[in-house]
Amino acid sequence: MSAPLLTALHEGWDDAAAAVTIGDASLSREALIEAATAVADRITGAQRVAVDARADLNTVVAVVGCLLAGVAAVPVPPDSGELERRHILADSGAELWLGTPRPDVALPAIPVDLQARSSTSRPEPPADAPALIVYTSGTTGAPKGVVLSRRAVAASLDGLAEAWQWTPDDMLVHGLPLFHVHGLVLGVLGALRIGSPLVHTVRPTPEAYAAAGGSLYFGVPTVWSRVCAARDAARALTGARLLVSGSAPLPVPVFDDLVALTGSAPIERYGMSETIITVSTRFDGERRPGWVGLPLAEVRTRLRTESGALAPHDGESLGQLEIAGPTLFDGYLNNPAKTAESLTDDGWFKTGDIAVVDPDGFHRIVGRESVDMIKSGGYRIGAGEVEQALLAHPGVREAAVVGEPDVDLGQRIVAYVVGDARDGTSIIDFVATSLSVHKRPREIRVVDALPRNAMGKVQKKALLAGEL
Ligand code: MLC
Ligand code: AMP
Repeated sequence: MSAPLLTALHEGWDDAAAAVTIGDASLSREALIEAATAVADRITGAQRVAVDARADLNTVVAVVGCLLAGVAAVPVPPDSGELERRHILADSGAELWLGTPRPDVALPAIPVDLQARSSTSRPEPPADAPALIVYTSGTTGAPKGVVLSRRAVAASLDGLAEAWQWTPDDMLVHGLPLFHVHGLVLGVLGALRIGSPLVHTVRPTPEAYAAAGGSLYFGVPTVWSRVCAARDAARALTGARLLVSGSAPLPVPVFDDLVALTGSAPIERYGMSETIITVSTRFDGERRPGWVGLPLAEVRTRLRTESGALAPHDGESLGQLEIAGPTLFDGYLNNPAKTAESLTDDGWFKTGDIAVVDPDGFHRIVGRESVDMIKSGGYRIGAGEVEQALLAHPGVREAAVVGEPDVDLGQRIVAYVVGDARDGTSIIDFVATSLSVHKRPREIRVVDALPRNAMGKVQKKALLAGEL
């Protein structure tokens, strides 16, 4: 039989202590496993189940219940607009809705009961069974379901535990959303595999981070930049063992501010929904501003130039980063063509990130290959999905979405539109009815025409350069 994915949850830590706290509510290890077992009892036999992934204990119990039952959990962002939610539910083929019933979700609902208790024992599902299906944006079209196996989740968490010396003595603190790899896989499953108590702050505010008194903190760069701006909050993190940044590039000034205010340099790690976390600086190693470190155990990386050759690891040559190893996804659900496109002939994943690697194996992420893949506040947003949502507006004939540099968010979504619509706010509100909050443009610029090349393709680089 395979070893349990959530090792510490089974073998566990002190039953009386809080294993997971979200906001004001806590569950001990025993209460968590018994409430999750009660969920597992009710979903056994299903293949995939949607989880209303709010920042609360119900989400943790629901996902753990799925993992105990060997049912793939499909986390649904709580703020996803109607179009996005409908797509996730239909594409995933989820059979049940683990959450409060809602009129716009047709699936049979199973509300999570934190007081329920069951001690049914069941065998550990096979390591190659899917653990999660996480929806993430591509450059075009609707989000794709990334199938992550239990083996991939375990491999990435073990690689991180080794690199960070992450142990049950740590107390993990973060306030990231529970429907992406960062907040859910690292931030919840990591704690339950390793056995470090988790304090989730509901939202990742500087004040909540300062008050939590943890030893290990996770944040996206926007969170760390806001922590540094709230200087007392940053100073309160001085005693923490590790402040970890990921999901987007950490600006060097924010890295430097964290050093100045907390007395220690942050750890940076790099990952993707499709590969989980693959590269990181180490607890006992160099932390170099602007660089994300070394491959985790068993992960291999290489750089591919535009000509198709491999680029040398000389600290200067640019190439698209390709990744192989046990943390890779099993493919995009229902989409063998996109899966095949994303892999090389010998099975390496093409990240779409441009990187350099130095002779010591240290990695620096230089940017994205496509301007259509935007990162805003650590969220991955495909320009195409937002453009489709804009084009559904009766007053919008053409739309081009770009990610403009932004000190707080890394990139902010700006939409250029052509059409009769004039009121930017009402266009933004219109997008909000179909997509998640963070996919809404921050700004609408109504223009007479979009810059296009001879083939009719919109020149986004010209838009970003302000050449209009
Ligand atoms: C947001 N708001 C808008 C808006 N966008 N209002 C109008 N128009 C828009 N376009 C609203 C928000 O709802 C919020 O309202 C308020 O404006 C402030 O929004 P904000 O500036 O975006 O801040 P906030 O909501 O605090 O979000 C910042 C953040 C968030 C950093 C907390 O972006 C975040 O949680 N990011 C994490 C993303 C993440 O986990 N990515 C991991 C992907 S996995 P109100 O009313 O709610 O206050 C991955 C792999 C890996 O990448 O390597 O980890
Ligand atoms: P997602 O699929 O939401 O997981 O986003 C993955 C993308 O986030 C990667 O392809 C990178 O572009 C970006 N990313 C993640 N971590 C880092 C990092 N530490 N530095 C720079 N970019 C990052």
